[in-house]
Amino acid sequence: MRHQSLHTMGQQHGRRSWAEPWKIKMVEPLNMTDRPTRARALADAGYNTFLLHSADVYIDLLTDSGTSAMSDRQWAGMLLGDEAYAGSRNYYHLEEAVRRFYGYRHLVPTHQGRGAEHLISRTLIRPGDHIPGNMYFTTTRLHQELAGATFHDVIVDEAHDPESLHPFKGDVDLAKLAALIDEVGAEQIPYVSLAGTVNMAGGQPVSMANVRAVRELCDRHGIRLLLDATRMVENALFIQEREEGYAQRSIAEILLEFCGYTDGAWMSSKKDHLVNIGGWLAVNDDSLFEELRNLVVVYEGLHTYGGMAGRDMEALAIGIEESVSDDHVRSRVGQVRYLGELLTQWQIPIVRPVGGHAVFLDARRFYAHLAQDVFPAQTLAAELYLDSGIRSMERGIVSAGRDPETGDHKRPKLELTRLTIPRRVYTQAHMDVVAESVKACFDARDAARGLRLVYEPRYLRFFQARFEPL
Ligand code: PM9
Repeated sequence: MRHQSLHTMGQQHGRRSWAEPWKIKMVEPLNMTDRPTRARALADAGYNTFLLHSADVYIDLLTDSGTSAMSDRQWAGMLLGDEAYAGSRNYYHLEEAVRRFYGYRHLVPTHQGRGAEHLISRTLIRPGDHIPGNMYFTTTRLHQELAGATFHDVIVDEAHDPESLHPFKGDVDLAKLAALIDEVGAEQIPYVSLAGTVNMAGGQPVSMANVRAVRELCDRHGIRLLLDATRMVENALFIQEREEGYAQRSIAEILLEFCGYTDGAWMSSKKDHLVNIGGWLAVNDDSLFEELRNLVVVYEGLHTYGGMAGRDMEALAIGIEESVSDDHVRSRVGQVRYLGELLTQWQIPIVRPVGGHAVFLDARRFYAHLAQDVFPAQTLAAELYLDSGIRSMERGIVSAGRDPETGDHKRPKLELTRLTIPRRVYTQAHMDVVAESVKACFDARDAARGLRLVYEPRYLRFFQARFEPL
């Protein structure tokens, strides 16, 4: 199957081009800075874009997490917050929305995704267990490891190749999964950890055929299949566009079918659901739910708020409904693809096909003269900020962390700098400015020298590590 261009995608849906299905009614001014100010801010931040003050940032593409713009309906919902400690009416709206659009029977609210990851890992994992997944995600894997498991990457090989045009680079390699089950035994695998659109692979989707096949394999061995549903609506769009038999199915229908093959899901609502905070865990199993509902009161809050205010749950329930609109998802992914196509036209190395939430610059090819140990992707994030005030994020050797056994860096094949697009926030003109700045850095690439790591925290080092220029 071929990656469709923006143009053919528009034709497929009977339009020349996509446009946002909303208009702007409130704006937030941006700060423009000069290069000497940015050079100072970057040095103060230890060349880590997570340590910059957002007041010093012009276009903020650090993440799409909690950075989306809420709709007028969601803001109206904020005024309907029922701030009761227990049994808030907003919780029941949320429960109804999750059941209706994701299909799971039981809901456990959490403050954000990693709260849900913590609860599920703590509940199901025993020391010495093994968790197979379609590529690691930083917080997900850490919670699995903290609970005593070893994570195993069972994604298809194409996911590790930024130039492969495989339409479903998020798919599980069934042979790798079957080999792991043979090796460690099904009783040592509490669940398969499947993510819909794989963040670290470049926002790459999983096909419906693959989730169906993984389900069958899990059933043969009595293993649970759990979904990281964080960016599942984007995954649903790729299925609609690329998988035979789904072109006429709505995002909502595809989402429901996909989730139907899984036993439960955890969710960072700060992504797909168009809210600034929130998350949940949802399962079908009654006794597992009992345990989770008990544990949530220890770590997050009562089982009818889980760390969220009533108003947050109302905005979230409305956001879920808005997030499955076909026009919304098409324009969201269309904007990401617009930026990706501009960069491709200018021969700038990126992960292809362009994923759902971000354009990932391939720092290995961008800075072909830099070894991975001098942090090319971190360097590129720093150079981009210096050039224009655009903030991006490293997704390479720094994010991968260290091997818990040997203490050495993990060296992922993918060494990427992520330009992550918040939902409903920036315009096409902003994307043009971003592309121009990337091009300026690309033209000046030979001058880049790399960075040295001077401070490293114990967990999730990419958030707080500090560097110095070489
Ligand atoms: N993802 C992101 O920017 C925010 C934190 S890491 C920089 O991509 C997946 C697939 C995620 C994710 C967060 C979480 C955790 C789980 N799964 O951030 O705790 O992309 O709500 O969710 C981030 P929370």
